Amino acid sequence: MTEQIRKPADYKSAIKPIWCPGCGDYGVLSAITKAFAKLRLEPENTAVVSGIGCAARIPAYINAYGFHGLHGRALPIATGLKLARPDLTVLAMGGDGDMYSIGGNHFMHACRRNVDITLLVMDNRIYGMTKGQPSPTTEPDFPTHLYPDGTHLQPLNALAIALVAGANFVARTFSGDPNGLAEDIAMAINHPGFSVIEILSPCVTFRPEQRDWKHQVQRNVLTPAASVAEALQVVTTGPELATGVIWKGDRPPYEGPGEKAGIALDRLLEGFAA
Ligand SMILES: Cc1ncc(C[n+]2csc(CCOP(=O)(O)OP(=O)(O)O)c2C)c(N)n1
Ligand code: SF4
Ligand SMILES: [Mg+2]
Repeated sequence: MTEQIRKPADYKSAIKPIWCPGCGDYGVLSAITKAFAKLRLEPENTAVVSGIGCAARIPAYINAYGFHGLHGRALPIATGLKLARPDLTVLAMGGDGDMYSIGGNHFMHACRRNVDITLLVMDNRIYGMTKGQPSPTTEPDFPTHLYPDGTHLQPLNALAIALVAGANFVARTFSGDPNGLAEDIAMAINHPGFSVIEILSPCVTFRPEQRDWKHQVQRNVLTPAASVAEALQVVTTGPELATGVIWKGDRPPYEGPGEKAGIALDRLLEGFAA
């Protein structure tokens, strides 16, 4: 049987995105389709899982299996899917609120578990879908209708958490560079274990000043660090709008509890039935 060669457009579904014109998430969708074409992924062997939010709409627009789940719950769903069907390429995706706020607990433990999944976080430092509430990555002095004077809260450094919790691949990228982003997504999918890509993806409606990211982002200036400690230094003290691959680890991916756990579960169920 000859292999079907697909173009990026073949990975777009028939559903037209309803994001605001100029939203950064269009660039992310384009990059995902380019990465899938580069890796020659088969839609029937690929699954994209999300929670809720503007960013989390993205599985509907991709020609692959898609699961639009509950707010904050993309990672446990993706984890279960990958453990049950290790033959699939599994990606989880969503926004900064979805992954770092309500889904923050799952984010931390997904890094620790290191199941072979690629996570794409479209970080616009705001809750876009619910009309502009501050998220864990919102700057302390950014005024919103709920906090006209800013929250005065320290933003969450999610990439630092990813590194110390054990993520095996960590990168920061920019939606305005779909070709560079596609390269990073392909690299992350190919890297064993849990990969985290934080994508600076402007919300042009509730954070119009983020349009300037196209001038401010320092593209592809980061290179993989030699140690987690060095990578931590980069994400805690380096420029926050610098992009590139920050960390490539070699932890073996977690592939499930093995047959003994299945036997233990059978015994447990027998115990309940007795
Ligand atoms: C359990 C639950 N709590 C709250 C909401 C409301 N809600 C929907 S999306 C969202 C935040 C989305 O922000 P983010 O994940 O950053 O995505 P964006 O819209 O910015 O892309 C919230 C709070 C919900 N749908 N479900
Ligand atoms: S509200 Fe913001 S994040 Fe949502 S679609 Fe519009 S620009 Fe994109
Ligand atoms: Mg957001």
